[in-house]
Amino acid sequence: MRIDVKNSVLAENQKSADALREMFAKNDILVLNIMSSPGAGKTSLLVKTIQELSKEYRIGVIEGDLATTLDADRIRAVGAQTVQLNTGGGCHLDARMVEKANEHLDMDVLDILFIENVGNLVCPSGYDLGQNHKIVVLSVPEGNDKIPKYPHMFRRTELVLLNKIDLLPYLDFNTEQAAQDLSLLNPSSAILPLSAKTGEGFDAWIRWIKEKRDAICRP
Ligand SMILES: Nc1nc2c(ncn2[C@@H]2O[C@H](COP(=O)(O)OP(=O)(O)OP(=O)(O)O)[C@@H](O)[C@H]2O)c(=O)[nH]1
Ligand SMILES: [Mg+2]
Repeated sequence: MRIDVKNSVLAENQKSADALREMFAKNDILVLNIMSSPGAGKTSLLVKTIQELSKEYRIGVIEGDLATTLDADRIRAVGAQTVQLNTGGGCHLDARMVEKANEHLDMDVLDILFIENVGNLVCPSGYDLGQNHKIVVLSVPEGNDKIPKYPHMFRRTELVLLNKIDLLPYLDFNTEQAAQDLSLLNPSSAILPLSAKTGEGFDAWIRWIKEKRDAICRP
């Protein structure tokens, strides 16, 4: 007898993710699942994004990491509701973990929920967390070949944030090639260059979030 463990795990996850999506929709919360390799700049981007948005929106963050509360501490310091999930050895978040984290967030007072997934370009791609949109952060020092080398991740995203563009003059990242590779793999995904360090490109990113939030709140 052969038991297909992967499919049954994913089916269970999907049930929880569907329930989460329904609950988020009822509460008019925009949910963004942010994925990347370790160190691409997810937390740095979130810190700056929260600073830009927090006058207008009530923001919550679920932080996923193998260990420590370091990222949640950084987010809390800029005033957002935060829950740190430690997966132990787990290389991705799943919908059940998000359900657990939600018990510690006040959904009645949230407009936007960011979920920072565990840093890697493989495991997180297959797990629906009930989000409205999946976003991948790719950073300049990683090199543009990551798009064709990790196709599952980039095929499923709706937006690629190309972070650390302040480093472009010092590294040989080929932006045109990255855009071409992404359009071949996933023609509906956009690529948005920015820098969490200098703030360059943030206007377009903030506009993107506001448009998505308006879209879910339309009567
Ligand atoms: N030069 C430059 N450095 C950046 C930028 N964004 C982040 N960094 C640096 O990159 C390093 C990693 O940033 P984090 O925000 O911790 O990255 P992360 O993706 O959250 O990392 P994990 O949670 O460990 O996966 C830190 O030293 C940041 O200061 C940027 O736009 N430009
Ligand atoms: Mg982080």
